[in-house]
Amino acid sequence: MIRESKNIVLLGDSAVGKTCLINRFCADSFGENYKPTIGKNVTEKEISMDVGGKSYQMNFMVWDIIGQKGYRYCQTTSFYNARGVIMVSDLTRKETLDSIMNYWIPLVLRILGPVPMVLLGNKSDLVDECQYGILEIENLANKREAFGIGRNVYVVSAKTGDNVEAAFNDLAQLLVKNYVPMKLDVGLRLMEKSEINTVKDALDHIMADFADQFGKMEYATPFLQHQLTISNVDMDDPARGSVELFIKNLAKAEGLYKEAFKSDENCKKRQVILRYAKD
Ligand code: G3D
Ligand code: MG
Repeated sequence: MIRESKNIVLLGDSAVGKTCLINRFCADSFGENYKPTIGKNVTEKEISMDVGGKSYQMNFMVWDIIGQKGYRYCQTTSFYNARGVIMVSDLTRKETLDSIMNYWIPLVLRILGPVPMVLLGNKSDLVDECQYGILEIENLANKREAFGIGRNVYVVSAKTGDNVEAAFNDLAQLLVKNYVPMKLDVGLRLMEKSEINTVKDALDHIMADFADQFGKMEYATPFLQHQLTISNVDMDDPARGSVELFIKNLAKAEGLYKEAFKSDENCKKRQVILRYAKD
């Protein structure tokens, strides 16, 4: 028996079903109390399998991250330990497949390089609403020669559980068969002025900066979530005033565990970041 432990991450646009797929795979349930994830959560699951006549016990650490596009820095801090990726699109929204190609794959390539990858079209139970099928996902998977090891595709349903286990097991097999060297030059590079165009960009940088100082994103998440809520920040379309309030609330909260001068300094720095936003 060979034991291995691997981090994997599910990526894809907001509401494609990442959290539901994790719940289905790890807990075999489909929850009604859906909460969008800000930051990330980790769930563990053990899988037993045979590969090449050897039996493996794989401990999967499944990471769930922020879904909104445009929070590139927060996403980056969330998945640079991942060894494999499950790319999720929503069969009822074609644009979620397009953004795998245009957004998620380039991001993964930049941060992780060509890691083992499985591509999913989720919500296959909504038969009448599907805008594309397995062929379109296959076309996408075959398009970029350079990306991802494996690139098998599945049409799945987190609701019925159809094909979910098969897809995760496929990634587990890929991870056992392929040794992927860790990309070492990944660090959080904050504060390229030119990269901050919108209030959303600024918010992204501010949250990533906070998480970076806090230690790890998984510990920072509940903290950030609370501060976003009490500051009335709409993640999809953050208003400047709400982000100003968020910066102040964050500094107040930080003041509880950081020296006062450090939280003042952070507050000023984040106000400067927000001022770079042009909208
Ligand atoms: P995310 O984590 O990618 O943001 P979620 O997405 O897992 O939170 O799911 C978003 C919505 O899609 C939820 O609906 C959820 O119930 C629904 N969903 C997820 N997977 C499936 C599926 O396989 N079939 C169907 N029919 N729906 C699914 P609500 O309405 O709660 O927003
Ligand atoms: Mg989610």
